[in-house]
Amino acid sequence: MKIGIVGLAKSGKTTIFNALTRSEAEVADYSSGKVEPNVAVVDVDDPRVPVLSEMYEPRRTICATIDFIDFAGVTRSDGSGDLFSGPAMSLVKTSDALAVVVRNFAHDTLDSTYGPPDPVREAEEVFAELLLSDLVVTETRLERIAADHKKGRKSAESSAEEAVLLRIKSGLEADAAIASLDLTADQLRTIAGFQFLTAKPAIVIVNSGEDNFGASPEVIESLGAAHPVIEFAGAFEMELSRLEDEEEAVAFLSDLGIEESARGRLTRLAYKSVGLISFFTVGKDEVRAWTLHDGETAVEAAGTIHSDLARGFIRAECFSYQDLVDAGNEAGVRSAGAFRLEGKEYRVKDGDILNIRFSV
Ligand SMILES: Nc1nc2c(ncn2[C@@H]2O[C@H](COP(=O)(O)OP(=O)(O)OP(=O)(O)O)[C@@H](O)[C@H]2O)c(=O)[nH]1
Ligand SMILES: [Mg+2]
Repeated sequence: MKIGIVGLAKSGKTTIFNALTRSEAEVADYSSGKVEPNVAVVDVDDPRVPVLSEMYEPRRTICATIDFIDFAGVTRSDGSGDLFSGPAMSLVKTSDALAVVVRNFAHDTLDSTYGPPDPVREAEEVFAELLLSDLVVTETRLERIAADHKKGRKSAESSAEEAVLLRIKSGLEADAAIASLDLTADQLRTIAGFQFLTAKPAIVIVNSGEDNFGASPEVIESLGAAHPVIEFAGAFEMELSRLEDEEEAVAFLSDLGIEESARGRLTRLAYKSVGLISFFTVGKDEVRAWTLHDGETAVEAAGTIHSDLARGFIRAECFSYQDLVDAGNEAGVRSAGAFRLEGKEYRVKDGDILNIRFSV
């Protein structure tokens, strides 16, 4: 999964990126002019993985991963809708979810340049930019289709595409994100190629100071009406992520009333917002966690592992992590009658342990 970290200039995106990924990307009061995004791949902390690893003692253990991409901040638009369209921003389009960072910490330099922190307004501005960016793409494409139709190049597909885009256009013009339009699976397939920004799940990260953390319930509530919200103490959590001693970091966090690392909290929320689940493959060679969209089937899970497994899919041998833990080992799972053979259409559940039988 790829999470794109976006927001207005100096909201603390890179600080949060560093906290999430233990990176050392440059954090600055003034724009460095750097436009290339920072990218880091981190393991998803899933407590089930070390348990499986201990049971199977595999040669290697591989966690699921998340790519975090930290973009340069966008500054106020002139209304042309091109803030999210530069070359660096094309990567935003490939993200599975957006994390929108808004500033909720006082800072002398930033306050005098941008005014005092106003997280709700910042979020509004960012979402307005995302809508505008999608609207520009939609209108451009609609003009193109209209021109084609005029020249007699009209097909069932082009008409269907036009109908969805017209629906999207009127939604966007009424400030409705594409994700809120309840498009059908067919309609979503039709527009998949555009990688619309407001079609992606978005999470708002309120970046608070150490001094005001937890003290803005009205901000959280107001933002939470439209999006899942999470509060970070960005700078503080970045410092903690650098401590060698993890127990010490946990103790500092709990002083602020935070029970889990920034990465853990964001990962869980992102899995929920994007609708992701984890399944596992196990064996003497490898124990591995994989990510799947909730609702995907055994054959799609097979394809996540390798396209050959999907192509030659015969059956999935399946039991759940919980059944394994309860029974103690695979033989116990079998004698408890919890070992299953599932077909292509089986809907994989979070925590399933799969072994794909296939022949190519
Ligand atoms: N006090 C305080 N300062 C912070 C916090 N987060 C970021 N800062 C400061 O805010 C400034 C900007 O932080 P960055 O993380 O570089 O912000 P950014 O959003 O990545 O900035 P651009 O990429 O230039 O848009 C730096 O001086 C940080 O030290 C925070 O939680 N508390
Ligand atoms: Mg930055």
